[in-house]
Amino acid sequence: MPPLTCLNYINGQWLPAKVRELSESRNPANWSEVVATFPLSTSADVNVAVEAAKNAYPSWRLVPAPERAEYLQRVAQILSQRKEEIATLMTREMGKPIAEARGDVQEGIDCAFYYAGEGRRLFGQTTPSELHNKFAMTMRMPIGVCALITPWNFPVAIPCWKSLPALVCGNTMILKPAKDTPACATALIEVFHQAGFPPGVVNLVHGIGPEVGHDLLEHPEVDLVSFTGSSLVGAQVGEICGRTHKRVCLELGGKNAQIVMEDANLELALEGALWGAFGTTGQRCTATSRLILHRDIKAEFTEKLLEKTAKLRLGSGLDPNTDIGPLISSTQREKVNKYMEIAQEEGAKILCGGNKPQDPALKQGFFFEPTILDGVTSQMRVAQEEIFGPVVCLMEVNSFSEAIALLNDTPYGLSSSIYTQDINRAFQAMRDLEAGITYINGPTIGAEVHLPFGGVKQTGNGHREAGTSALDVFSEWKTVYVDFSGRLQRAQIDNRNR
Ligand code: UN1
Repeated sequence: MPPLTCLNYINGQWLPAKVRELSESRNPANWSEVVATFPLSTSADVNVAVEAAKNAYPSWRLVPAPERAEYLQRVAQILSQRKEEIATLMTREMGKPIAEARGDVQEGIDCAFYYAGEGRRLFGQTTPSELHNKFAMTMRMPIGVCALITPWNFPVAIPCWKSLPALVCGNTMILKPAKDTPACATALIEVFHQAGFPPGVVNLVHGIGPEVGHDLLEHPEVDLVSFTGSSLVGAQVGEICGRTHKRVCLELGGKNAQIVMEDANLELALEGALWGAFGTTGQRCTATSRLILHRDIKAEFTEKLLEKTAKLRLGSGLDPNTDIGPLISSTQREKVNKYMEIAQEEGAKILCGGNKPQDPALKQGFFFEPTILDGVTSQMRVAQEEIFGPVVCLMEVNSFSEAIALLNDTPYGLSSSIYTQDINRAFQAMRDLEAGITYINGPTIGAEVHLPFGGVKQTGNGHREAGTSALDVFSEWKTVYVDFSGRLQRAQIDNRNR
């Protein structure tokens, strides 16, 4: 298949970048196939996109929200029609197995239907005033121009999580997608184009983070930044947004753990661990990267986990029999490989995997064997740092309270899970696990779009995406007092006879 040509989308038009330097995305399963070329945009392109978004904002904010929602309805419908095509493109561009790619697009569709529904809600509050013949209420107001900076691991779902609530709230937007998945972002913006948004409401600028992303952060006309990526980059994004007075929503790293207690349904816990650790090749911020196992079941659990892991099939995601696709890039594979050295230096033991696969058919792609590390303690870097690959650390505990403390012992707090049949432990875990998301008898991955998504500690800055929480990111409260008494009424005066 010839490479696709990705263009920027600015003010309703598909445009090349002003300086015509190109880069390309390649299929990580074989590296020889160029999937798409895309422009390496510069500040000149960013300026035009921001200008377009700024100019479109005054009229878009006044479009009634139920009417704005109709555009989202159309996004949902068109994305549904194009689901298979976009899923196939996603598998070619970022490697995830086709069933997961369909799931990624479906998450975008679900998101579009959900926020289309919000167009007829966007509820505020009414509340009594402390004064006579006075009324008080709150209304959600849009914020302005939103820069949405998104990663490659959910190349349709995450841009949808950000753009759809932003748009239904009445903001205009510029998407800066990851450089590894420009074709997926272009396909999504094509869908928005087909949905007929007025020019300038939706914009897309391709390029790399240190240039396009950075220019958006520094641009005085950008009002809000929503960023998903590493905690390291997130800290820099937060710093710049602090200095330039932008609202900022940060969704950052995770070091998620699944606890398996001695009373757990082991078969269920095993299935959950396999899916949580190795689904999407471990490249989810919600991935299970630590398994906290009660000592009574650890030996049996480990043996069965090894058996099941050995059966996982690596390969091209286009093959429906593939369980594990490649990592996104050679850089990512080098990073994962480096952690193998670190793990061994620190005294952990590689029970399986730890290498590139031997199979010559997989030589060209960025595959990495599913890896289980044993004897991991909380002091080790592999127990503390986000690896973003198919690597899971086994950690042993003697008690429930030790399991909770160990799960909490990282700088991150996105997702968490406990397998237990004991209802008291389940409720205690819900309360005490330091994470934005806790699963009881389910794996750490698989959050749904109508519920808040995000984490505590270094996973973010307190915001949540998805659900109604995203409306709190993309709108601000206006408090309105209506005095119909016909006279000056003074609050904050200690006079009950006013
Ligand atoms: C991510 O990896 O950044 O909860 C998002 C999940 C998916 C989203 C993951 N719905 O695993």
